[in-house]
Amino acid sequence: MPYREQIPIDKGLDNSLSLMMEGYRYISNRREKFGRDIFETRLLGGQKAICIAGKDAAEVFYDEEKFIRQGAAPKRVRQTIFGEKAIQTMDGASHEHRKAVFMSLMSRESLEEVVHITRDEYDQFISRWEGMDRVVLFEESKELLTRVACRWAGVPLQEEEVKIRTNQLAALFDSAAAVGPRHWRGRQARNSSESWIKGMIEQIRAGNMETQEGTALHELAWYRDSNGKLLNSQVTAVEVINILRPIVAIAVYIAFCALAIHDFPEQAGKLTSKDDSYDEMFVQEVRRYYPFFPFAAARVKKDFLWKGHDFKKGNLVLLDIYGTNHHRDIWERPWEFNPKRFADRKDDPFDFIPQGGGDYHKGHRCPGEWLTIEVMKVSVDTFVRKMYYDMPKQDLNYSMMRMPSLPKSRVILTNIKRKL
Ligand code: HEM
Ligand code: MYR
Repeated sequence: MPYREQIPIDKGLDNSLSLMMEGYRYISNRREKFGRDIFETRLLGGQKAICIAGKDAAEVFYDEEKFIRQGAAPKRVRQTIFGEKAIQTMDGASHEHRKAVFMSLMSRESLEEVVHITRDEYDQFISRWEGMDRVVLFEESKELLTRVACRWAGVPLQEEEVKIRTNQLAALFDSAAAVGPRHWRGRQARNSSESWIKGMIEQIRAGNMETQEGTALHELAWYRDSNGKLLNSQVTAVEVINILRPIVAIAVYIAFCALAIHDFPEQAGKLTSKDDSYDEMFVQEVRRYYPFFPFAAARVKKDFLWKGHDFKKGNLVLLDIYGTNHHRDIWERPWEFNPKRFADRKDDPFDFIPQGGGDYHKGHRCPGEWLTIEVMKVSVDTFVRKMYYDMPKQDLNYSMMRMPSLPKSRVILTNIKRKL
């Protein structure tokens, strides 16, 4: 008989309220209490869910023989951040086929292009910021990134619509975990942004709009699935938005980069050298240290036994992303902000997972991870080498309940001046 045991249970008919109250720490708090990296709970309308954390957990979670995504993302997530029939909800060969388009957009040249565009936008924004008394960095970054996203993806953006598109794309990732008006704004933004891009796809296919080969808009508009069929215009819009929205979401990391520079002057001091090898370590530590994506969700594909627990077909499983990035078995002094920990780390697909783990092509790991790192590096370089600024007294605390978390003040900068 294989070894089996009862895993700890977080008692209660529906623990969604605790999840809301404890936020990013909900899973870690239970793991600490039970002394285990696995426990059972009930969430999202009383559904049974198994929460797991750590490197072994990530390894099993990203085994496509054991888990699928169909039916894993709750409706509130599909109707805000992901979209219906999005790549996040697909499995097997059709997922892999569609994922190849996303990965094809991340070539070295495309990444150099996004770096070039981001530098150019910062250059223009610094001129604008020099004339402002007070800059709210998170708000400005969202707009800057909407411009970057549309330029890079080949999506035309009229000057008059920049603000509205910025707010729509941001509402998509701000609303998934929210309740009340913040959530409903996300659902509205989903409808409006899909009809915006859907119209564009129809124009492209009717031959009324030119696109540039190699851009996300072009490649997705003409993508054919494994049966040789174009995606319908709605689903195409969902996938174009799956490029635009997360680029705007990098604004959260930009706010945390500025916060880290402020809160950890000793570590940030090392950024001033001409050599930029430390920049990447700094950015990696920002992605590890601060809360962003809380957990990933999947369903068991077929019964299997893991660490003495019977995983049954259909069970909902949550991988603790935040907790794995602070796991004691992986990270020495996980609660310290220390970019140097990345100095001689061997890459491992399962132990550092702010944007998911496993394989980019076969699995659901974030295709935008390299792009995110590049945009963050340009941001850090801009803050330390391209501009002077002050940070007046403000509330920089960030909540562990709000998803995504953000410094309360949204990071206020004053006295901005270009460094010549
Ligand atoms: C998937 C995080 C930026 C496009 C994911 C996943 C996470 C994640 C956790 C899911 C992993 C899983 O389900 O196992 C983030 C964070 C970002 C970011 C924190 C920072 C802003 C980006 C960017 C892009 C992007 C810049 C595109 C340009 C996607 C897509 C998927 C995905 C299309 C779905 C992949 C699939 O299902 O195969 N991301 N991401 N993300 N991300 Fe990102
Ligand atoms: C993106 O894909 O837009 C980038 C990352 C956004 C992170 C938003 C964090 C809160 C959403 C929680 C969703 C839980 C999914 C199971």
